[in-house]
Amino acid sequence: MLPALPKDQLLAQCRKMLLVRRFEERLIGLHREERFRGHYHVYIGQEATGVPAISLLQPDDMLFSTHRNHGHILARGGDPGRLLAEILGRRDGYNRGKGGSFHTSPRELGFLQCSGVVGGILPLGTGAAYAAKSRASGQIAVCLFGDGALEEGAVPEAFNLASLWKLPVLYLCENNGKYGAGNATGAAQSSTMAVYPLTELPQAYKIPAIQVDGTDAGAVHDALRESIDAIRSGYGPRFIEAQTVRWPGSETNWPVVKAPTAVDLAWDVSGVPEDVRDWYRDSDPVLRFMRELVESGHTDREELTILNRSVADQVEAAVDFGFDSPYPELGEAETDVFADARSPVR
Ligand SMILES: Cc1ncc(C[n+]2csc(CCOP(=O)(O)OP(=O)(O)O)c2C)c(N)n1
Ligand SMILES: [Mg+2]
Repeated sequence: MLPALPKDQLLAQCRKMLLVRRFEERLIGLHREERFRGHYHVYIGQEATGVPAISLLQPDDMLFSTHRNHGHILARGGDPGRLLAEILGRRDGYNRGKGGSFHTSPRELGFLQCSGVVGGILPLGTGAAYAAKSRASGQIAVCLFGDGALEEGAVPEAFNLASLWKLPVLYLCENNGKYGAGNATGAAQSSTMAVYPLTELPQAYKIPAIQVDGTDAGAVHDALRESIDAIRSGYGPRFIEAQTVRWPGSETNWPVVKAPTAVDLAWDVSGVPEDVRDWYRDSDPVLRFMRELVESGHTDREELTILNRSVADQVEAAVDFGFDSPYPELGEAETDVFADARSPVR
């Protein structure tokens, strides 16, 4: 179902989902062409979680994300050119090229930390919520993380303090499903957790926790709105598990685009390789969103095709911007490495 929003806001969400999708597909292509080196992860398949969720936040809320942060940054209104420049290690990147893909942390968008250290952002986000509560600032902290984060020891500690102190923090767990050998329980999660369903872990700490279909933008929107309202009203932390089906292109360590996203795919997947066709037909959140927009009469395929083309142009401009940006000067290796306790937080 679609979020109950006016057409212009729905189309804006569609544009953002397409931007995430096209940015990531282009990034995979650039890596395959060996135009940049280094590891990276993509957000493909989780767009209908991040885009509606982040659209409900206030400008001064504080966000924390993981190794899969590109989609969150673009959903928050991030500039794809600056994001790409950061991934390429260039000077115009959000962190002057020092963060790279895993650690791009655009402070101006409210991202205090994106980190490849699995689970590491939960204590940080909980601490930020403690600061917000102490200052009565009205901000909330939002931790966006994968199911694997729950394996980390610091996470139950964070839950305990957040619950005891009724901290304004939202834990949004993006469970992108099982894969590989690391799935000891046989449950629908990639993490090796003795706990199943995952919501039982926060619930043990008296944190209200629910599951939602992460490919259903309307369900995500409703769950988030209710949780965010409760957090802002002072009821303490909430936990949401958004369930998606892992994009087949992400099954290995190096992503592969099996079928480039196109508007027509929303209605006809016959051109998709047979072994991955099910995912595009049943589990692709962007194709689902486009189908729902048309079926509900908010738009038609032609308008979506124009939108998709415009997003493709935006991504090409971002690619040019990223590669045109220079590498930082050698001397910059020593700047912005340690925080200066005397200077205000930037
Ligand atoms: C503390 C720590 N342990 C292990 C790793 C290696 N590692 C990188 S991604 C990953 C899986 C994380 O799973 P999940 O949190 O569910 O995220 P997903 O990649 O499925 O989105 C692991 C174990 C790491 N980066 N940090
Ligand atoms: Mg996962």
